[in-house]
Amino acid sequence: MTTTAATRAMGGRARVANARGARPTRGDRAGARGRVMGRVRAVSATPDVSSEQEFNAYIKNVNAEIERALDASVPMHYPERLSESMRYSLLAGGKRIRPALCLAACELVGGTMEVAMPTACALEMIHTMSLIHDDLPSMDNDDFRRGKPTNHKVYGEEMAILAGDALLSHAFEYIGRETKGVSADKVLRVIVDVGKCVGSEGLVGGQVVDIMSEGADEGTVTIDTLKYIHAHKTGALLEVSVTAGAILGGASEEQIGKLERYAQNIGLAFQVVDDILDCTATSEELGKTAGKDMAVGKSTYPSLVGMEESKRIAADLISKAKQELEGFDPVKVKPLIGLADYIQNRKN
Ligand code: GRG
Repeated sequence: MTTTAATRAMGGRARVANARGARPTRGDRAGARGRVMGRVRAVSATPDVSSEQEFNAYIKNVNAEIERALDASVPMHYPERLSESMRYSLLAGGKRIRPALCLAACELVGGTMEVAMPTACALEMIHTMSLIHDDLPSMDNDDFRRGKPTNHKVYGEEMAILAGDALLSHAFEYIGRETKGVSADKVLRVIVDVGKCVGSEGLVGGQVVDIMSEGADEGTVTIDTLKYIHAHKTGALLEVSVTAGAILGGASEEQIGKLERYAQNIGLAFQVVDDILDCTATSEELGKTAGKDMAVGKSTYPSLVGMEESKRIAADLISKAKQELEGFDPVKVKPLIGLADYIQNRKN
């Protein structure tokens, strides 16, 4: 999808770029609706629907592009069993929130989806590998993920560990090799930022504190510990999804700062909602085992502050996130507003 296709789906001006990114010809404009043009799928404008419907149309189209790009990002090769295992989890569905945030942030500041797509795919590879490893018997020991048997249940533990490792390294290779049309220093900055958000100061650090807190004596896991876990284990990758997209799109430092704060708020809200859903949704709705937090004695927002307060906190965080978007282009900012609302109201 091109930049214009996305903004059109959100009710922006109906302008169509051709597949080379040049000014649209009359033929392009006439034939663009719902047709695949080479690698670019065009969508028709939906200016006459309510904003929630507009967002749904937008996200449906963006997700279709993400699925297509993900499918191409991990081709089958020898040893096929490893490729199969990587693709099994990567293409198992999922909400694709991280890539969607990355693409929306890039477009918001004037970049194109094409520029951010390799990074968007890489972020989903990293997210997927973290899920594969999280589900392992030595970690959360889960049988279901994204509505399917977990990777190690299908391919065995050794292959699941290695598929995760391969997805992780492929992610960095993919950003470096496939990002086109943007300066090398921006690509390098993105690679460094993603590395930091994934390692001991990010996702892995958060997971470690989470494991150390499990089954801890009552009162020892405070709300600050929980904030640390959430900000690192979940928030860091969501944050870099937004900031990486913004960097690739050519954002100013001030814009990156605002988007970073937007992302920190939605990141924490995402996990507060996750804690809530673990208590309120069914395993079928979640596509993974529900009620797991309570079963293993995990401290969560509902267990520490109660359900109603947790909902209030999530709403407050989403509202703060949206405040950071003030001053951006009112049309191009709609996807990030919609994604914030989606994170608050999601059912899985
Ligand atoms: C990253 C090197 C490296 C190792 C992994 C196991 C581990 C270390 C970290 C665990 C990270 C983890 C599982 C965090 C939870 C994040 C979270 C809320 C996942 C659910 O995300 P959704 O709802 O899932 O976006 P879908 O399936 O929709 O993509």
